[in-house]
Amino acid sequence: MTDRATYPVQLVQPDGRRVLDREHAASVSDVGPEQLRQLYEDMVVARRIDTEATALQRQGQLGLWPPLLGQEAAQIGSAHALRPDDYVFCSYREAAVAYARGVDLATITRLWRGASHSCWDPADINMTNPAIVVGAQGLHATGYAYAAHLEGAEIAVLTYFGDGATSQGDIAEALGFAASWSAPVVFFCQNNQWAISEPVRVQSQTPLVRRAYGYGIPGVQVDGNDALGVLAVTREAVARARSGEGPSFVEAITYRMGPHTTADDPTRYRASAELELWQRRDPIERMRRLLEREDLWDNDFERRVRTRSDEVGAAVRTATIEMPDPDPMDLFDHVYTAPHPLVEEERRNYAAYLEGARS
Ligand SMILES: Cc1ncc(C[n+]2csc(CCOP(=O)(O)OP(=O)(O)O)c2C)c(N)n1
Ligand SMILES: [Mg+2]
Repeated sequence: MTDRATYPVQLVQPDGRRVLDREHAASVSDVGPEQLRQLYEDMVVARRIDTEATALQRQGQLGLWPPLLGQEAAQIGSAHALRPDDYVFCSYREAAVAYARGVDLATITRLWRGASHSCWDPADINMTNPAIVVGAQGLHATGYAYAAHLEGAEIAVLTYFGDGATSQGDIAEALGFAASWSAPVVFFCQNNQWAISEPVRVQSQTPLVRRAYGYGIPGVQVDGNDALGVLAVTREAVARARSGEGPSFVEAITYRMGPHTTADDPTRYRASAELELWQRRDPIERMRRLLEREDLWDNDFERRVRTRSDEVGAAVRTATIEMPDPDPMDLFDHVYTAPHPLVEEERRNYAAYLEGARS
């Protein structure tokens, strides 16, 4: 990888035409019609999960939801570069990645409904649960990757984080440690232009990828709304990790089309013209145009995608609504692996409170 900070890699333009880029196109030369269709299908299904979950929150079925609208190509393109034995350390916004890794759909909204401390079992899909502490997962990924490196496991570890997270000490420390110890970790930054109401221009005076160069970590900027381009550069970074060449950094330039979470109102701090600009770069539309141009679009395929997306949407909705309420006392379980005096005290106090409330 080279210093491409001023020229993000792009393999497909917004109008669906391919870009001539011999270096990176070579990394996806095996991606044929069925895989292109699969990328499209997964992005549509991811958007459906997101739309359902957002609606469920509006209907009072979820406490909160962090929409990924607009970031489907960054998430699905990168997830397609990974194998099941690789490991993902995510932030809170990567429901599309969880879907691509085969998550049990009944668990995807569990945390956000307040029905459990977490969503899925990480061991099922080699992917951690939503991390609310911004940037913390970068350190966890680096530690896991370093251990894998010591054990000689030929795997890649990929951590997702946002533009805002690059201002956190945790990400800075993770970059430093990963570089010094050659940890096989891919730092995948989804630069969606905003950290809640803070625009990226306030986070950094240089392109974010340049922060990696300061640590001696190679990095690349990619058009994050081009699933094929994202797949190519992530495959390159993952290959480096697997072959013991150490960490890499990918800055995927994308846009958060929705609110930060369902508790946020982005119209308070950003102009509608900006949203409209990015709507014209919609990642799903771009892939659809590519499929149409290359004669890979037909009614059967359209029906297949609609059926799958309806099934997944219904599964998420039904599982959420029918999710059993937890016993309030479960709140104190699994906080620490061993009993902890403070937790035990809180458990007793809460039990007494509930007893009082019932009588
Ligand atoms: C350590 C820490 N500081 C602050 C917050 C509050 N917070 C939650 S998300 C967020 C912005 C993160 O922005 P970015 O990293 O760009 O990710 P995005 O939400 O855009 O995906 C902040 C400040 C937090 N959760 N954790
Ligand atoms: Mg952001």
